Amino acid sequence: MPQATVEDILYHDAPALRLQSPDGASAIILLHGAQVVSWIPAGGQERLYMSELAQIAPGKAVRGGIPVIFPQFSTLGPLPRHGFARTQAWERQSLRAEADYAMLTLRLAANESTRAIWPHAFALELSISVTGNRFDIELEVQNEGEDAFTFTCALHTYLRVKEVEEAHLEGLNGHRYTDCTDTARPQRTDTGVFLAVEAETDRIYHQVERPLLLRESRQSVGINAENMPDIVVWNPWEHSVKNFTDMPPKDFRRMLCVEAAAIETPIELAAGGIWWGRQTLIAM
Ligand code: TA6
Repeated sequence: MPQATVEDILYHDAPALRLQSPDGASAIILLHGAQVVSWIPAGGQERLYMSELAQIAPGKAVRGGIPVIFPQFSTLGPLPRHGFARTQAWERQSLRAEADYAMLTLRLAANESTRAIWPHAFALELSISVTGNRFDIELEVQNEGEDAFTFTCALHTYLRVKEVEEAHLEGLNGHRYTDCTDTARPQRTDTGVFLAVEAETDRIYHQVERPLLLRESRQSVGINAENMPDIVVWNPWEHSVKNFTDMPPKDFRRMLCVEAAAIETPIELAAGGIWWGRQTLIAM
Protein backbone atom coordinates (compact mmCIF):
# COMPACT_ATOMS: atom_id res chain seq x y z
CA MET A 1 0.00 0.00 0.00
CA PRO A 2 1.40 3.46 -0.83
CA GLN A 3 2.46 5.51 2.20
CA ALA A 4 2.29 9.23 2.84
CA THR A 5 5.67 10.90 2.43
CA VAL A 6 7.37 14.02 3.73
CA GLU A 7 10.61 14.91 1.93
CA ASP A 8 13.18 17.68 2.00
CA ILE A 9 13.41 19.49 -1.31
CA LEU A 10 14.71 22.73 -2.77
CA TYR A 11 12.05 25.06 -4.14
CA HIS A 12 13.75 27.64 -6.39
CA ASP A 13 16.92 26.92 -4.38
CA ALA A 14 15.20 27.54 -1.02
CA PRO A 15 14.85 24.76 1.59
CA ALA A 16 11.32 23.36 1.61
CA LEU A 17 9.33 20.28 2.53
CA ARG A 18 7.02 18.37 0.25
CA LEU A 19 4.07 16.46 1.71
CA GLN A 20 2.30 13.80 -0.27
CA SER A 21 -0.61 11.66 0.88
CA PRO A 22 -1.04 8.10 -0.47
CA ASP A 23 -3.86 9.25 -2.77
CA GLY A 24 -1.51 11.76 -4.45
CA ALA A 25 -2.49 15.06 -2.76
CA SER A 26 0.59 17.21 -2.17
CA ALA A 27 1.79 20.49 -0.73
CA ILE A 28 5.14 22.31 -0.65
CA ILE A 29 6.08 24.48 2.31
CA LEU A 30 9.11 26.78 2.53
CA LEU A 31 11.01 27.06 5.80
CA HIS A 32 11.19 30.77 4.93
CA GLY A 33 8.02 32.17 6.49
CA ALA A 34 6.51 28.65 6.78
CA GLN A 35 4.92 29.67 3.54
CA VAL A 36 2.87 27.12 1.63
CA VAL A 37 3.73 27.61 -2.04
CA SER A 38 1.83 24.73 -3.64
CA TRP A 39 -1.25 22.63 -3.00
CA ILE A 40 -2.33 20.02 -5.51
CA PRO A 41 -5.35 17.94 -4.44
CA ALA A 42 -5.44 14.24 -5.35
CA GLY A 43 -5.91 13.83 -9.08
CA GLY A 44 -6.13 17.60 -9.53
CA GLN A 45 -4.18 20.67 -10.51
CA GLU A 46 -2.32 23.40 -8.64
CA ARG A 47 -4.81 25.46 -6.57
CA LEU A 48 -2.54 28.19 -5.21
CA TYR A 49 -1.26 31.17 -7.16
CA MET A 50 2.49 31.75 -7.03
CA SER A 51 4.09 34.66 -8.86
CA GLU A 52 6.87 33.67 -11.25
CA LEU A 53 8.63 36.87 -10.12
CA ALA A 54 8.46 36.00 -6.41
CA GLN A 55 11.76 36.38 -4.58
CA ILE A 56 12.64 34.00 -1.79
CA ALA A 57 15.29 35.72 0.29
CA PRO A 58 15.93 36.50 3.96
CA GLY A 59 13.75 39.34 5.18
CA LYS A 60 11.62 39.37 2.00
CA ALA A 61 7.94 38.52 1.62
CA VAL A 62 7.13 35.91 -1.04
CA ARG A 63 4.34 36.85 -3.48
CA GLY A 64 1.87 33.98 -3.61
CA GLY A 65 0.95 30.79 -1.77
CA ILE A 66 -0.10 31.32 1.85
CA PRO A 67 1.92 33.98 3.70
CA VAL A 68 1.45 33.76 7.49
CA ILE A 69 0.53 37.21 8.78
CA PHE A 70 1.43 37.75 12.46
CA PRO A 71 1.40 39.67 14.81
CA GLN A 72 -0.04 42.57 12.81
CA PHE A 73 -2.33 42.59 9.81
CA SER A 74 -1.41 45.13 7.12
CA THR A 75 -0.47 48.55 8.51
CA LEU A 76 -2.88 48.38 11.45
CA GLY A 77 -0.14 49.03 14.01
CA PRO A 78 3.47 50.13 14.38
CA LEU A 79 5.16 47.01 13.00
CA PRO A 80 6.34 46.41 9.41
CA ARG A 81 3.41 45.78 7.07
CA HIS A 82 1.84 42.36 7.80
CA GLY A 83 4.19 41.75 10.74
CA PHE A 84 7.26 39.54 10.69
CA ALA A 85 6.24 35.86 10.68
CA ARG A 86 6.28 35.69 6.87
CA THR A 87 9.89 36.84 6.62
CA GLN A 88 11.43 34.76 9.42
CA ALA A 89 13.18 31.39 9.13
CA TRP A 90 10.98 28.74 10.75
CA GLU A 91 12.13 25.35 12.05
CA ARG A 92 10.57 21.97 11.58
CA GLN A 93 8.83 20.72 14.69
CA SER A 94 7.29 17.42 13.58
CA LEU A 95 6.46 15.40 10.48
CA ARG A 96 3.80 12.73 10.20
CA ALA A 97 3.29 10.37 7.31
CA GLU A 98 0.15 8.42 8.23
CA ALA A 99 -1.85 5.83 6.29
CA ASP A 100 -4.13 8.44 4.71
CA TYR A 101 -2.57 11.86 5.29
CA ALA A 102 0.73 13.73 5.51
CA MET A 103 1.21 16.46 8.09
CA LEU A 104 3.95 18.91 8.94
CA THR A 105 4.35 21.32 11.85
CA LEU A 106 6.80 24.21 11.71
CA ARG A 107 7.73 26.46 14.61
CA LEU A 108 8.88 30.02 15.10
CA ALA A 109 9.90 31.27 18.53
CA ALA A 110 10.74 34.79 19.68
CA ASN A 111 14.32 35.68 18.81
CA GLU A 112 16.57 38.71 18.83
CA SER A 113 15.10 40.23 15.68
CA THR A 114 11.45 39.75 16.74
CA ARG A 115 12.14 41.04 20.27
CA ALA A 116 13.75 44.15 18.78
CA ILE A 117 10.38 45.21 17.31
CA TRP A 118 7.85 43.23 19.37
CA PRO A 119 9.02 42.57 22.93
CA HIS A 120 7.02 39.44 23.66
CA ALA A 121 7.90 35.82 24.41
CA PHE A 122 5.78 33.96 21.89
CA ALA A 123 5.96 30.73 19.92
CA LEU A 124 4.05 29.95 16.73
CA GLU A 125 3.28 26.54 15.34
CA LEU A 126 1.92 26.17 11.84
CA SER A 127 0.50 22.76 10.94
CA ILE A 128 -0.34 21.80 7.37
CA SER A 129 -1.96 18.55 6.30
CA VAL A 130 -3.12 17.14 2.98
CA THR A 131 -5.37 14.25 2.10
CA GLY A 132 -7.57 13.68 -0.95
CA ASN A 133 -9.27 16.94 -1.93
CA ARG A 134 -8.69 18.51 1.51
CA PHE A 135 -6.03 20.93 2.76
CA ASP A 136 -5.82 22.14 6.36
CA ILE A 137 -3.62 24.89 7.76
CA GLU A 138 -3.68 25.78 11.45
CA LEU A 139 -1.83 28.54 13.24
CA GLU A 140 -1.23 28.15 16.96
CA VAL A 141 0.05 31.04 19.04
CA GLN A 142 1.55 30.44 22.48
CA ASN A 143 2.27 33.12 25.03
CA GLU A 144 5.43 31.97 26.78
CA GLY A 145 5.93 35.21 28.66
CA GLU A 146 4.67 36.63 31.93
CA ASP A 147 2.46 39.36 30.48
CA ALA A 148 -0.52 39.28 28.14
CA PHE A 149 -0.06 40.39 24.52
CA THR A 150 -2.45 41.16 21.67
CA PHE A 151 -2.08 40.40 17.99
CA THR A 152 -3.92 40.28 14.68
CA CYS A 153 -3.23 37.62 12.09
CA ALA A 154 -4.20 36.12 8.75
CA LEU A 155 -3.57 33.16 6.50
CA HIS A 156 -3.15 35.26 3.36
CA THR A 157 -4.23 32.57 0.88
CA TYR A 158 -3.63 33.34 -2.82
CA LEU A 159 -6.10 31.10 -4.66
CA ARG A 160 -5.33 30.40 -8.30
CA VAL A 161 -8.17 31.14 -10.70
CA LYS A 162 -8.42 30.72 -14.47
CA GLU A 163 -10.00 34.16 -14.94
CA VAL A 164 -10.85 36.25 -11.90
CA GLU A 165 -13.70 38.10 -13.59
CA GLU A 166 -15.49 34.81 -14.15
CA ALA A 167 -15.06 33.50 -10.61
CA HIS A 168 -17.89 33.91 -8.09
CA LEU A 169 -17.27 33.99 -4.36
CA GLU A 170 -20.39 32.83 -2.56
CA GLY A 171 -21.34 33.10 1.12
CA LEU A 172 -20.65 36.74 1.96
CA ASN A 173 -24.12 38.08 1.27
CA GLY A 174 -25.44 40.24 4.13
CA HIS A 175 -22.04 40.58 5.81
CA ARG A 176 -20.55 43.87 6.94
CA TYR A 177 -17.13 44.72 5.57
CA THR A 178 -14.44 47.36 5.84
CA ASP A 179 -13.58 48.75 2.40
CA CYS A 180 -9.79 49.16 2.43
CA THR A 181 -9.67 50.58 -1.12
CA ASP A 182 -10.97 53.82 0.42
CA THR A 183 -8.51 55.54 2.80
CA ALA A 184 -11.45 56.45 5.08
CA ARG A 185 -12.06 52.68 5.46
CA PRO A 186 -15.88 52.92 5.38
CA GLN A 187 -18.09 50.11 6.63
CA ARG A 188 -20.43 48.68 4.00
CA THR A 189 -22.76 45.71 3.71
CA ASP A 190 -22.49 43.13 0.96
CA THR A 191 -25.81 42.83 -0.84
CA GLY A 192 -24.81 40.66 -3.80
CA VAL A 193 -25.84 37.01 -4.15
CA PHE A 194 -22.15 36.41 -4.86
CA LEU A 195 -19.02 38.55 -5.11
CA ALA A 196 -17.65 38.94 -8.63
CA VAL A 197 -14.35 40.81 -8.74
CA GLU A 198 -14.42 43.39 -11.51
CA ALA A 199 -12.25 46.14 -10.02
CA GLU A 200 -9.65 46.60 -7.30
CA THR A 201 -11.02 44.84 -4.24
CA ASP A 202 -9.59 44.99 -0.73
CA ARG A 203 -12.19 44.15 1.89
CA ILE A 204 -12.22 42.80 5.40
CA TYR A 205 -15.50 40.97 5.96
CA HIS A 206 -16.50 40.61 9.59
CA GLN A 207 -18.08 37.85 11.65
CA VAL A 208 -18.17 35.37 8.83
CA GLU A 209 -19.47 32.18 10.34
CA ARG A 210 -20.30 30.12 7.31
CA PRO A 211 -18.19 28.35 4.70
CA LEU A 212 -17.53 30.13 1.41
CA LEU A 213 -17.41 28.73 -2.09
CA LEU A 214 -15.19 30.12 -4.82
CA ARG A 215 -16.94 28.86 -7.92
CA GLU A 216 -15.42 28.72 -11.41
CA SER A 217 -16.88 27.12 -14.50
CA ARG A 218 -14.81 23.92 -14.25
CA GLN A 219 -13.75 23.81 -10.63
CA SER A 220 -14.57 25.23 -7.23
CA VAL A 221 -12.99 25.45 -3.83
CA GLY A 222 -14.77 25.40 -0.49
CA ILE A 223 -13.22 27.63 2.18
CA ASN A 224 -13.89 27.23 5.88
CA ALA A 225 -12.36 29.11 8.78
CA GLU A 226 -12.46 28.26 12.47
CA ASN A 227 -11.67 30.76 15.20
CA MET A 228 -10.81 33.37 12.54
CA PRO A 229 -13.92 35.55 12.24
CA ASP A 230 -12.72 37.95 9.53
CA ILE A 231 -12.28 37.13 5.85
CA VAL A 232 -10.11 39.34 3.66
CA VAL A 233 -10.84 39.40 -0.07
CA TRP A 234 -8.13 41.05 -2.14
CA ASN A 235 -7.31 41.57 -5.80
CA PRO A 236 -5.13 44.55 -6.85
CA TRP A 237 -6.63 44.72 -10.35
CA GLU A 238 -4.80 46.17 -13.33
CA HIS A 239 -3.89 49.55 -11.84
CA SER A 240 -2.54 48.62 -8.39
CA VAL A 241 -0.81 45.44 -9.60
CA LYS A 242 1.75 47.81 -11.13
CA ASN A 243 2.87 48.66 -7.57
CA PHE A 244 4.25 45.15 -7.21
CA THR A 245 7.61 44.47 -8.85
CA ASP A 246 7.30 40.82 -7.82
CA MET A 247 4.11 40.10 -9.78
CA PRO A 248 3.64 40.12 -13.57
CA PRO A 249 1.02 42.81 -14.39
CA LYS A 250 -1.33 40.41 -16.18
CA ASP A 251 -1.40 38.04 -13.21
CA PHE A 252 -4.09 39.93 -11.32
CA ARG A 253 -6.42 37.84 -13.48
CA ARG A 254 -4.97 34.57 -12.16
CA MET A 255 -5.43 35.10 -8.42
CA LEU A 256 -7.87 35.98 -5.70
CA CYS A 257 -6.81 36.22 -2.09
CA VAL A 258 -9.39 34.86 0.34
CA GLU A 259 -7.81 35.07 3.76
CA ALA A 260 -8.97 33.65 7.07
CA ALA A 261 -8.10 36.29 9.63
CA ALA A 262 -8.57 37.77 13.10
CA ILE A 263 -8.35 41.53 12.65
CA GLU A 264 -11.29 43.59 13.88
CA THR A 265 -11.07 42.29 17.43
CA PRO A 266 -7.38 41.68 18.17
CA ILE A 267 -6.71 38.47 20.06
CA GLU A 268 -5.62 39.04 23.63
CA LEU A 269 -3.55 36.17 24.92
CA ALA A 270 -2.86 35.88 28.64
CA ALA A 271 0.50 34.69 29.99
CA GLY A 272 0.74 30.96 29.34
CA GLY A 273 -2.25 31.08 26.99
CA ILE A 274 -2.68 29.29 23.68
CA TRP A 275 -4.83 30.41 20.73
CA TRP A 276 -5.38 28.67 17.42
CA GLY A 277 -7.11 29.45 14.12
CA ARG A 278 -7.61 27.18 11.14
CA GLN A 279 -8.47 27.37 7.45
CA THR A 280 -9.68 24.36 5.47
CA LEU A 281 -9.83 24.23 1.69
CA ILE A 282 -11.82 21.59 -0.17
CA ALA A 283 -11.15 21.21 -3.90
CA MET A 284 -14.18 20.39 -6.02
O1 TA6 B 1 -4.58 41.29 2.53
C1 TA6 B 1 -4.76 42.31 1.63
C2 TA6 B 1 -3.58 43.24 1.70
O2 TA6 B 1 -3.45 43.77 2.99
C3 TA6 B 1 -3.76 44.33 0.64
O3 TA6 B 1 -4.04 45.59 1.17
C4 TA6 B 1 -2.51 44.25 -0.15
O4 TA6 B 1 -1.89 45.33 -0.66
C5 TA6 B 1 -1.80 43.08 0.31
O5 TA6 B 1 -2.38 42.53 1.42
C6 TA6 B 1 -0.48 42.60 -0.10
O6 TA6 B 1 0.43 43.06 0.84
P1 TA6 B 1 1.97 42.84 0.66
O7 TA6 B 1 2.61 43.44 1.88
O8 TA6 B 1 2.19 41.36 0.57
O9 TA6 B 1 2.36 43.52 -0.62
